[in-house]
Amino acid sequence: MRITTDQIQFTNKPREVSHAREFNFLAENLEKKGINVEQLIQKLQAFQIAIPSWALGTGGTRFGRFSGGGEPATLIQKIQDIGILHALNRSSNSVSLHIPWDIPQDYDAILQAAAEAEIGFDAVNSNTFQDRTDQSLSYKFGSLSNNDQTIRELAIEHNKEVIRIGEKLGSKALTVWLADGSSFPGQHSFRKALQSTYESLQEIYKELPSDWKMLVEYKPYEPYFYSTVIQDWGTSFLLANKLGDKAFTLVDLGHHLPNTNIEQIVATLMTEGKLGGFHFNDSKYGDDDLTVGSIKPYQLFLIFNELVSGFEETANPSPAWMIDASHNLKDPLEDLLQSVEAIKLAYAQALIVDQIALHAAQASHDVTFAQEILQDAFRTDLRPLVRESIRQSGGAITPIHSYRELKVRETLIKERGKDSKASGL
Ligand code: RM4
Ligand code: MN
Ligand code: MN
Repeated sequence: MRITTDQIQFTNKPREVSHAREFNFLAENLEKKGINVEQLIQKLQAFQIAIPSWALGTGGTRFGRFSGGGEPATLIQKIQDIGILHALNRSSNSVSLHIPWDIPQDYDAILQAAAEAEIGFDAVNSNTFQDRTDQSLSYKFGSLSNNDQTIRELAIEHNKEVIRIGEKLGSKALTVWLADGSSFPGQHSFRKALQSTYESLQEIYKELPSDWKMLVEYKPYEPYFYSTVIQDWGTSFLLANKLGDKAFTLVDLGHHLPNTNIEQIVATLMTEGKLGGFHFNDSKYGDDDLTVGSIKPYQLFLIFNELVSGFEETANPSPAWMIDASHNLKDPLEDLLQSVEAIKLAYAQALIVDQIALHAAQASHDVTFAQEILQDAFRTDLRPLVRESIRQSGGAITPIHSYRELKVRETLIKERGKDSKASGL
């Protein structure tokens, strides 16, 4: 299924008048504050968030999985699903592949499907947290950190293969999320595991094309429950620094212990020019994979506030943006539309923070006003602005309503059946 411009216009029609009224009112208020609305819209339009190939099917937990039907059974269908999202919100123009869940078979066909959907290829993700069916040696006790050199070599070779796949598609980054860790005290030599990981990453790093980045993700726990080799931003940063200029830290919002000050981590990494990528999701407890902005929208805004001021004031290169979630209750496409909207809203709110006034408040230790300035931006309803930026890009004024009115899921179920299954989580 593909969504046409006519269909988008058709669903926009009944909303145009009230949208224009809301947007004009907001734009007038923002301009009064000295904010250039045209520029805001351009920034919002340019902000594109990659969709991972594993987020398009129904997610599950180890207790069960309840498919909603019409899942994309092939990589091409996954790309087509992202094309649907992109047609609706004009904000997700790339896919992030996970290997081996989505090994391309016919490159020409995949590139063609991507071109038709106006989709490019973002970072490629390796996976050494699962054994492949044909794999003789196991990652059960670790991959890049394993004591056994032959297992480390297997994992290194896999990462190199992922780079080669990405090269054929036009990707420019490899994301390494290393699950390796231990579940019981005494199981690991922490020092040895870290050193082996560094050496393995060095081998992979050598293979990176000159215009590529390596994004090193961190996570405190799960699938192992006592220690994780790359447990936090500090460990990732240390490795990225030692590896070289092409290596960066990747922040996944779900990979922090409760109450961690993620915005401060963002600021620190940007100061050092080492924030390379971002995985968006939300969580209440851990790596819960919930819809972005569904639990802690203020935190998301504070993170974007650091990102926006970091773009202005640091030399940190533009990070790779991706949603990293799996959805076990909602329609994955609806969930992704909501996530993208939440990200764009937080970004827009951060863009209207009066940075000059905030600096002045900070300089004069005016704690009250510093809070006032941030919350003034956060509490401004910028939905009409985000909608207008999407509308001007040719998308739907309210993507989720258009999605339902166009009966996308029903059509996908008709096309693919109730039981089609997506590879992935
Ligand atoms: C991990 C991590 C990785 C993602 C997998 C599916 O928790 O966030 O980025 O590749 O999940
Ligand atoms: Mn992630
Ligand atoms: Mn995760």
